[in-house]
Amino acid sequence: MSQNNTQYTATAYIALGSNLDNPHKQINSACEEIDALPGMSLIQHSSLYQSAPIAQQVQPDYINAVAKIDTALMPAELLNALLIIERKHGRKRTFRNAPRTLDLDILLYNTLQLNSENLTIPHPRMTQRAFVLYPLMEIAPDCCIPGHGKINQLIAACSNQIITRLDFS
Ligand code: PH2
Ligand code: MG
Ligand code: MG
Repeated sequence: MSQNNTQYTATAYIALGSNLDNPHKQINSACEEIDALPGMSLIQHSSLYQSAPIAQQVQPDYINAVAKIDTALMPAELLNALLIIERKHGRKRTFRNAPRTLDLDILLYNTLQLNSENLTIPHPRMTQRAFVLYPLMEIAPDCCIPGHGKINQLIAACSNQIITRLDFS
C-alpha cells in the first residue's frame, strides 16, 4: 500500500496486457507492483479479459485488464515507472505488436490531452479496441474519453470484436 504523506494529484487508468509466460500471473503481479510504487496507489482493477491478438494474428491470445490508480507522478514520470515494470517482467521490444510478457499503457490521466514525442494521452488506439474499452467500462462506466466522447457510445462500435471476461485470480 502507499505511503501516508503522498499528495495525489491525478487519477489515471492503465491498460495491462500479456500473451507470454503465464499472462494471468504477469497481470496480477504487475497490479501489485504498480500499487507498491512510491507516489502510486491502486484504487481498482477490472476482471481479466481474453481475446485474440489484434494486428499480428499468429501469436497466443492476450489477457488484458484495466487498473485505476491515484498518482503523484506527472505523465512522463508515470510512463517511465511503467516501462521499468515492463522491463522487470522481461519485456523485449523486437517488432511492432510482437507478443509480450507485459504491456502497460497509460490510457487516461485526469482529463488531460497530451501529444508529446513519446507519449500520447488519451492512448491513440484505445477507442478502437474492445480489449481496452470492455475492462475500462467495467470499472468506469460513466467515463468520458477526452476528444472522443462517452465510453458506452465508443464501445458500441467495437461490438464485433470477440472478447471473453474471466475471473480475476
Ligand atoms: N496489444 C497490442 C496489439 N494487439 N491484441 C489484444 N487482444 N490485446 C492486446 O493487448 C494487444 C493486441 C499492442 O499493444
Ligand atoms: Mg499496447
Ligand atoms: Mg505499450
